[in-house]
Amino acid sequence: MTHFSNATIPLLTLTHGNSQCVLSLFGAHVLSYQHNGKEKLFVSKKAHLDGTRPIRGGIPVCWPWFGQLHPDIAQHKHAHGLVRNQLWQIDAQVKTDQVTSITLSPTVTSSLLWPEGLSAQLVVTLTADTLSIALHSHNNSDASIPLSCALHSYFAAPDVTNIQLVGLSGPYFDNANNGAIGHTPSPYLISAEVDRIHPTHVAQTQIKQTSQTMTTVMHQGHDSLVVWNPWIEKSSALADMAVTEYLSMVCIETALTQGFSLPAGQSHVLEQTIA
Ligand code: TA6
Repeated sequence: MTHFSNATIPLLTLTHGNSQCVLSLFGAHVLSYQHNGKEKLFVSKKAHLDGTRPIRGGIPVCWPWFGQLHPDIAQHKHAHGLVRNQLWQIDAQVKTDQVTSITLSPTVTSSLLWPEGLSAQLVVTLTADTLSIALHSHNNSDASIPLSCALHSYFAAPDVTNIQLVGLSGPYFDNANNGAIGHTPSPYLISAEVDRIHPTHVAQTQIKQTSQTMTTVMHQGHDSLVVWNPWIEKSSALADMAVTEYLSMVCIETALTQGFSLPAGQSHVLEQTIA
């Protein structure tokens, strides 16, 4: 946790039994989740922790659009929505024998960049053995509103070339290749740039090293999972990522990317649980 010591954004630490997480109010961004002292998440040593830019690593919240899924993205170039680079406020905190949780909401949700009427809340919950992040969206308007979003988690991997992702199969959209259709490899290894949208409802994925499960990632309310590693060329173009750090991370993102619209008056919950 030492590399958060230079942070000027407000950070909170939550603990519950053997679980501990560090959360930034800037972006409602989880920076660290440790279970029994073992870190599950990756944050770049070069991440900006001063509120001037979104944070490279941890769990960015992408909302109300994911990535480039905005009809006007070429004009405004504002990837991954409106909430990862603003301060969130604390709405509630709960501590029981079973859970420690905090509920946050973004201070600004209306923007000229998206139809008016959506609101969001993030509930971060620690149990003795898990961290859950639930992104609640509500449509307060009287018309349906398009919504895409993601919990863009960066997982720590001691050596990404030595892990296997388990739980994914079937075709994917290859964003590293102009959205061409690819087929999920088996075994699912990472040895080059990967930027894939898997249109799947699968509820559980795992990161394994040899046959041992390092991290289990559970998904709810999604229509897709995104797997990302920028590899050498793309990561060296990122000012907030150090040269060899692509070897220490993989993103597995719980996402809504397949053309969902939230009906008037309705709510949606996108949730990721990490164990
Ligand atoms: O989720 C994958 C992705 O959309 C990639 O295309 C890649 O650009 C990544 O997210 C990081 O985006 P960022 O805007 O945080 O640099």
